Amino acid sequence: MSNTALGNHILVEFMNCDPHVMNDVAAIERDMVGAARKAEATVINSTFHHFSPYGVSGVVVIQESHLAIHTWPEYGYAAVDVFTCGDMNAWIAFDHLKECFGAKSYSAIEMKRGSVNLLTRNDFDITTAREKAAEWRNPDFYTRNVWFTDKDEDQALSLRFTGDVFFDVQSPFQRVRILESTKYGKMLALDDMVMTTIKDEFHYHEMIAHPSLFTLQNAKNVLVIGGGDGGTVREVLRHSNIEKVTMVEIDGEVIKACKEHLPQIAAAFNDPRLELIVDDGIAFVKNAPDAVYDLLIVDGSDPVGPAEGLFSVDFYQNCYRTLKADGILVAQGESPKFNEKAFAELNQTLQGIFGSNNAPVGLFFVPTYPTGMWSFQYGLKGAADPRKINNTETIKAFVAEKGLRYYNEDIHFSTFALPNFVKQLI
Ligand code: SPD
Repeated sequence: MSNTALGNHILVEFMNCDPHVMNDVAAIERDMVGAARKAEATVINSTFHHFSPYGVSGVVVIQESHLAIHTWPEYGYAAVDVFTCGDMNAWIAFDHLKECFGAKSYSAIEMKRGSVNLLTRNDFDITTAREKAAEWRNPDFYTRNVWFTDKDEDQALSLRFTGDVFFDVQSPFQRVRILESTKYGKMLALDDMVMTTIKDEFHYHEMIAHPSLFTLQNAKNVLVIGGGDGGTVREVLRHSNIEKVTMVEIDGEVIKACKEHLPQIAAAFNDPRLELIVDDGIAFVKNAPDAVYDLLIVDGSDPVGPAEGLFSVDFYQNCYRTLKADGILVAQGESPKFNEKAFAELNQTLQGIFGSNNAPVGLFFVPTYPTGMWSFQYGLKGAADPRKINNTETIKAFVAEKGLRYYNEDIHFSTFALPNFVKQLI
């Protein structure tokens, strides 16, 4: 660098970048710190902030000065500046970021900062400066303010998270991430949707399994489609009458992520009664024999991406066929508040196949899903009906023995009590 200036500053416009990257605070922090390291800078600290509804700002402080960024995802744009002193080559950082952000166009200007010809060096006394610094205390405590938002065009649920990302893989089907939320602990996100969190997963997993298993009372053969985090099979396998569970999950990366980072949920993958198949669940059901399963559980994600086919008529006709005469289907039924259309259409499909009185809906609450109100939808092939059970003493004993935290004999019935607006939807 020229010895006539104190620093070198490059101001960069990155344009036509990937908008998802421009809104991903953790990825941007990783890339900015990575750019500094690649340019052989010494990283001192970094702080990054995600704005609502979108946009990221952040700074990486380096021994040689700083790198800073402000993004506008809606324009695929990032304003970056890299300020360096000494021998550091800022253009190495520039090349790295261009690559990471997928910038299709860019421009940059370079300026020398602090022309020594215009400055006068004073006799700055370092000893007095240190004494003064010791007297000063930062009155504020700054924390990261990073939010994960699960949303459609009009509504959203946001969870604050620490910014730590434990797993981030783009599988052939979806982006699989394990993040750390501050309130609910580690969570699994598929694309930009919350699937489950350590602290509220039991709401969903207890309710997907136990109402139907206590209705059937002696189920032996269960098929689970999806459910890659393992929570559903963990609950099913709590029942000692179960002889075999076949679980078919399309995305091996989900299983891998959860085994590594959510072991409390992925707790039953080693149970000898479980056969785990990584394959397309829709094709599996299509090719399954007639009348073999007591219970078929569809633990899919929302009807976008790989789970779209889990909401089709064709799929549920095959589910019906492969259930035994008294068999029960339980499907992740979406929210009557967040996604009324998918909720109502699924119920129409199930009523069409199982009969209008044989497609009850069970509501339950998941704090980390948008609106909090969620459903499981049932298809009753024969007479076994979860609204008409009389084995509540058995449920009570099981709940106490297993330490269940959501499901109990009262919830068993109350889940089927629907508000009027929900009745009107179905
Ligand atoms: N919007 C969330 C829909 C729920 C999808 N399934 C969650 C998987 C938990 N095993």
